[in-house]
Amino acid sequence: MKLYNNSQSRGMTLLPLLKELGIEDQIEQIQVPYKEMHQAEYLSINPMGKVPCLVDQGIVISEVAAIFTYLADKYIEQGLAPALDDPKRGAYLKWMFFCHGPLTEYMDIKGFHISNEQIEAKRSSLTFGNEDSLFAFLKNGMKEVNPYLLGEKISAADLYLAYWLVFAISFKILPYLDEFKPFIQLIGSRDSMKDVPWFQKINA
Ligand SMILES: N[C@@H](CCC(=O)N[C@@H](CS)C(=O)NCC(=O)O)C(=O)O
Repeated sequence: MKLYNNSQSRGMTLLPLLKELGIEDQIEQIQVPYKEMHQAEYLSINPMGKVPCLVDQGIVISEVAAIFTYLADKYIEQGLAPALDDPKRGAYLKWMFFCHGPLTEYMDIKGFHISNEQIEAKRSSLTFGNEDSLFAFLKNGMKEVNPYLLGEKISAADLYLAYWLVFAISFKILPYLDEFKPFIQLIGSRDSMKDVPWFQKINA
């Protein structure tokens, strides 16, 4: 497998997953400089000119959540994805795609400094709704963790959510709410997260 990535990109969310799955040595990691992403060679792999992008036996998988889901399923024996017939599968997918959709949309929009009035006017078409709905969803999720999103077993969704939360908190996109602390500290204490700089930045 080849993973096209850039060390300044959201593709970095995948590195703890590779470690947890124990597959770092099975993946050739290729750094694509930003200035080369829109050149013909890389566009022939991902016509969007974006990283990350995983290529497995000729199959091209772009989109972070798709790569998370694909790898956790491919190495399902590592226990990071509930099986297709596991009742926890629904909640797992919900968290995975919440991170990919509403959470990252909110983070991007915050960076544009768009006013709350403008957000409110577009609330029904924004995937996160508004700030209150995003926080309500997150706080409720954090209330239900026990200690992980799916209960006693960690999943790939925990790794993805914790990475984005800690990234957003360290860049002051999200506040470091008390409700987030036990979850962030638990995931931050894993070996797979020790090279993720954002945990140290917020003293998690
Ligand atoms: N929807 C894609 C977005 C990927 C994305 O936006 N990647 C950025 C880096 S964080 C990128 O490759 N930007 C290069 C460019 O657009 O020129 C995903 O989540 O995987």
